[in-house]
Amino acid sequence: MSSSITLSSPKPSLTLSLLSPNIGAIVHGIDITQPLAPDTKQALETALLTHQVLFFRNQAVNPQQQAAFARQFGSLHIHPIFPQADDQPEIVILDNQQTDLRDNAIWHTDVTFVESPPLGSVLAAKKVPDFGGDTLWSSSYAAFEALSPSFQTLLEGLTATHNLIQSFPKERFGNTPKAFEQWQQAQIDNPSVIHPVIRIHPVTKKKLIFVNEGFTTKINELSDTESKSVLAFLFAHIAQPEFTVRWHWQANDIAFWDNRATQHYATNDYSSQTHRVMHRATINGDKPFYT
Ligand SMILES: O=C(O)CCC(=O)C(=O)O
Ligand SMILES: [Fe+2]
Repeated sequence: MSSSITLSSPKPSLTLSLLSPNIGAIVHGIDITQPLAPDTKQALETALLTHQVLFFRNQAVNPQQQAAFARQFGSLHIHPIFPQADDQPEIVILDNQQTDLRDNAIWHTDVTFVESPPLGSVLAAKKVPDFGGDTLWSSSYAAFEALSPSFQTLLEGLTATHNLIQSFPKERFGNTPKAFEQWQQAQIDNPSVIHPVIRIHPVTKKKLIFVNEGFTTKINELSDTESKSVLAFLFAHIAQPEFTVRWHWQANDIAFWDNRATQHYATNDYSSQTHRVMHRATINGDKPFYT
């Protein structure tokens, strides 16, 4: 069951259906192929900060329209490895018959392997299975708030290393001469980076867990064995159903998430004969901070 609320500032412009107490809402009544009116854009920003992932139905966007929508929230990132749309390098193509996508079936926050990871991502479903291939998002705020105060205190002020290779291993992304060259260049261009383990969101000012299984390799201030155990705990903790929402895709659905405050997991439960194609625009963000 979902409840509807209308955000009104200065006039009602968005109707939302909430999907869970912690995360997720469907946005009704807007056409994202058109430029957003200022009050609609502001209401969307507020809804994104509040609900962390927003869903829109029946939005048949082409790559240019998708990029134009996303650009209203910031400049766009160009991915170092994933294939790109023709004439629109900011749109990543996630096609299971073109790319081995099993590394998205892991809880991750997009592109935390750079100094300033993305603010958000806009994902458009182009071709989806009749069943299977759902995507889940988890609230990194809810996961932080559920930790005991003593454990929160232990984690606050720690830092972690993030690296691209963890989710783009050579055996899957460097296995032809051309792919190897691109993979090597990506590695050179993206040396390991360090982020706080607990991050303060730059807009909401709330604390959240900012380590993810996709890219985080080590908590720097702990021993190897301590780091391994604490990360394993946090990766399992963030995946608890209470912090998550699960979306069953229809073609032309859009998901727009706050990439600072969420992790997501693309369920890999469909066969390789099933064709699933998603397009992603990734909005640049700022450098994570704790103090
Ligand atoms: O394919 C999906 O549903 C999500 C893939 C993913 O991790 C992403 O687009 O960032
Ligand atoms: Fe992702």
